[in-house]
Amino acid sequence: MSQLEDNYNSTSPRTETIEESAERQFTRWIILASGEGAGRVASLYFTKMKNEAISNRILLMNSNRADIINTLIELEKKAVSEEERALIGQIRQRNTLLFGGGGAGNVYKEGEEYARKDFENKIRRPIEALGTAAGDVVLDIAALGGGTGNGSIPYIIHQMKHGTSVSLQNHIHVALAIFPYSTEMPQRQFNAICGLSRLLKYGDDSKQNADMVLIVDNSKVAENIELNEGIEPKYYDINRKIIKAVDLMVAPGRRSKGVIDIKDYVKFPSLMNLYHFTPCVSTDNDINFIELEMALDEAANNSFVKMDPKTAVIGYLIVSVPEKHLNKGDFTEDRINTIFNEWKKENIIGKMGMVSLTYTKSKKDTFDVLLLLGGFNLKPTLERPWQEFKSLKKILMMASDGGHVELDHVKLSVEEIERIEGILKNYIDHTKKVVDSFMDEEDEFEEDEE
Ligand SMILES: Nc1nc2c(ncn2[C@@H]2O[C@H](COP(=O)(O)OP(=O)(O)OP(=O)(O)O)[C@@H](O)[C@H]2O)c(=O)[nH]1
Ligand SMILES: [Mg+2]
Repeated sequence: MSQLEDNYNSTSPRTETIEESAERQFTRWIILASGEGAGRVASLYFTKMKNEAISNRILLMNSNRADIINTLIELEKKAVSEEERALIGQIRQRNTLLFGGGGAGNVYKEGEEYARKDFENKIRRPIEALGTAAGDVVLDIAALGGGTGNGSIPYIIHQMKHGTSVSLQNHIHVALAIFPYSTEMPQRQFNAICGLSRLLKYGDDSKQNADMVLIVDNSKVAENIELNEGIEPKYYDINRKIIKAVDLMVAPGRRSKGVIDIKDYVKFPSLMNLYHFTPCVSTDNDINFIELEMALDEAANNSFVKMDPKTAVIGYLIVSVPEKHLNKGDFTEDRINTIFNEWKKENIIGKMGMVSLTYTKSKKDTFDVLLLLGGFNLKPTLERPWQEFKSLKKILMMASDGGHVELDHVKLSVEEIERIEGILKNYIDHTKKVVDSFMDEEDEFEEDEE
């Protein structure tokens, strides 16, 4: 009998209500962050957002000890309370992991080799020690410009899913992939292409790797900040946007009126072989003045990557309101569904979507919206890194004479690069085909209407 049924059938005087039980049995999350950029995002999240769905299940991994320490010192300087400082101290003592040796110097292959060599003896147990159980959701974070995070995270996801450790299996992996600024050096753009491909599919048989890949482009988020807030954005400002999106995404599992949760989000996209998403966020909307449609428009304008929202095949919506506004006005599950369905018809190509309504204890009269758009055409998103990938590949081909090049301590073979490229290219082509077929459908529909 499940815990829920158990409580339901129990005749003891103080029976836990189904709601209480559901509240207690929220989806548990784990954050695995590898590399410096990922470590900054994860530690900021941990100190700023108290989240019982995550509790202290967070691990900062790096191949360079100084990077981890510097990240935490940096964060400590910005801490605003004793509580935050205590949390940072806790991460330093209990939630960091050193593997490999001395950084991967922007060579993803090196980060991957570090993880491969150290998985069994250094990485596996600390992840197990976070207390994971089947069905938990893992947020795997990597900044794809570098070598350590980019190299290790796709390998770690694959190894958790298909390795021998039973307690690491059967999780849902949501990968958070941070793309370099468009002005960053070619090698970082090259890495990003390889990283995205390896997050999507990995291993000899190129199986689906992460269950959902959330793409965030530093340049695009910076642009949103400049437009909306008029400041010159630093990593810290970008990371604040990222953690807000993450927090909204984690929320439904703990406080939600519907039962729709991230677990429901991953099924269909995987079935369609279309599981890349980007967060689109609109926050602090005054309940008395801003309608949900307007917030949705703003969110779509604030997508975290360069993309055309029109081409999105899937749209998931999470709306967060203060508890006192729950089930009032537009903030009922039914109303939000209706509004969102209308909005989708006008704004995105796909009809597929789901809605979660969640609440906070906030005293303000504002609501937040996280729109996860998925399956969209990746061409505008990947334009710049793809170009750099191509030219670096050409150089690699020449330097290696079709075999391999030696970079620092690792070999990078042309064969591997071509395989990685082929996988991503197929995925992009498939995306384009699906988007086009939806577009055609829409044309037919319009002709019928005339
Ligand atoms: N959004 C965001 N991006 C970051 C941050 N720090 C670094 N980056 C980006 O991350 C990329 C570099 O990756 P890092 O995470 O520093 O690299 P690493 O995984 O530590 O790997 P190596 O240092 O090469 O061993 C660049 O594209 C940066 O723009 C951060 O705090 N936030
Ligand atoms: Mg580093």
